[in-house]
Amino acid sequence: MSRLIIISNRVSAGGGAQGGLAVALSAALREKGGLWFGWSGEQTDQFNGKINFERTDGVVTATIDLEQRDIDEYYNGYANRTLWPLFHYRIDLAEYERSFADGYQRVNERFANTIVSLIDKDDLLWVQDYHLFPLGRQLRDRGISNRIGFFLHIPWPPRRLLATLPEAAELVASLLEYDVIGFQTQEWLESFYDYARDEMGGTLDDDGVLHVGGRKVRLIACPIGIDAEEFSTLANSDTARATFERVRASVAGRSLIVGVDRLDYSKGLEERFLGYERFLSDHPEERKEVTLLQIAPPSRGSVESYQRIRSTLEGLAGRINGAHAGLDWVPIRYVNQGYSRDALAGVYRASRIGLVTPLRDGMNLVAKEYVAAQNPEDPGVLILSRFAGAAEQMPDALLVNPHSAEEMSDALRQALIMPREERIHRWRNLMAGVQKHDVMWWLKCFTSALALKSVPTPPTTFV
Ligand code: GDG
Repeated sequence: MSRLIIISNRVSAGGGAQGGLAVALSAALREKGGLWFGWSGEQTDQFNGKINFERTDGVVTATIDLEQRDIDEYYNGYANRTLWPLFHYRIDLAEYERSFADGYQRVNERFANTIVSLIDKDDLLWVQDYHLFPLGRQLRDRGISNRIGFFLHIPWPPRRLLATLPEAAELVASLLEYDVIGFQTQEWLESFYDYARDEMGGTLDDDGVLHVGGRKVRLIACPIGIDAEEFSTLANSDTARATFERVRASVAGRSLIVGVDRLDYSKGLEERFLGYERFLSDHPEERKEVTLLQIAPPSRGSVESYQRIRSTLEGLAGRINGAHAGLDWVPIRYVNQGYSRDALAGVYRASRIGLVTPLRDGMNLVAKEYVAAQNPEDPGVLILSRFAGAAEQMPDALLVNPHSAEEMSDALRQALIMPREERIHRWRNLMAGVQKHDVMWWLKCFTSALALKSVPTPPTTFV
């Protein structure tokens, strides 16, 4: 059996605390052998290619340290200030700097130079996410002819947006060196194909293989899932129960609406607060009957656009609370810290509404976790943005346009008055999808294509 080598920006073997993705990748590595390679998260004065090997819960990880300049240009720069905003349709926030592009290539070369010595002839290589687009080409340049796959966790932008990136053509050309490219949804796959067809003359055959410039690349849509069973179990754990009781007691009979997101402008938090404010003014009778709990642990704090969204949200939450709060009620509880996964499961279960309204999201796992944590006898309602990848698979959620405060207000009202039978009916359909297309399904979907085996059928709701 071939070994599997996973390459990602950071490694998180073992998994427990990090969630489904790390658990699933660790399980695959335990089964197939191989290793997980990435940046250690540590800084060194002078890059020297030294590999730190570790074994965690039966999984071998191999990491390298990077220089401060690498971290600034590759990670904070090209990954987080150029590609992330562009791929989430925010060219207004995207920064195009040659030093970022150069640093990105340099770090990908550092990765390639280091990994080459670890690869055996039959290994399958699986590269994760937008930090490492050029890695496949750089490995080919170093004589690696193994099967190499790439999975993109975030959206693929429309052709005309991508064209604003000075290195767009080069970036896409380098992706064609992979044997398989996986996307979260059919929509992102089609966006990629649009570019390959219109800018490069590519064609797609009936097996989903892209033919362009003498290269053949299999394109697949494999939506990532969660470990549904693990999450339902978490929701029944002691910590989850205690959190459930504590949260419920604190809202004193009111309906709780929950949002859980990394503090990121793609998650639509500002629009969410405005939609909720609109709901409070559209439905004065509901004031004091609901509370929005928004958990938003800060991320990427050294990037300016993240500092700005943080202060915008602080101002907005303060303004809404100032305008509407009373002696014994505040409309928004805005919490800038993270909680353990079992506590989070308890919070989801205590919430009548899961409000998941990103402006763009590759998939969005919070939507699936919220569903998996519900009480089957009395489940809550998921309100989900049409622009999250997850919406393709979750038609039984209340789907909304997060740019419309009115639509969000209407959906909140509809969710609050929804009869129990309808909640149960919608939840059962959602839960069946979350269980069927779980993270192990995703793993199989991608690794089968990589190993040239038949690929499991994608979700039936795919268009
Ligand atoms: C990228 C793509 C895609 C959040 N707060 C806490 C906490 N979390 C956990 C959630 C969830 C995860 O973080 C967030 O996952 P998402 O999928 O919602 O979003 P991104 O971080 O942007 O992930 C996304 C994903 O990759 C996978 O492919 O779905 O579209 O953007 O698991 O529960 N976990 C804990 N405490 C918190 O306070 N423990």
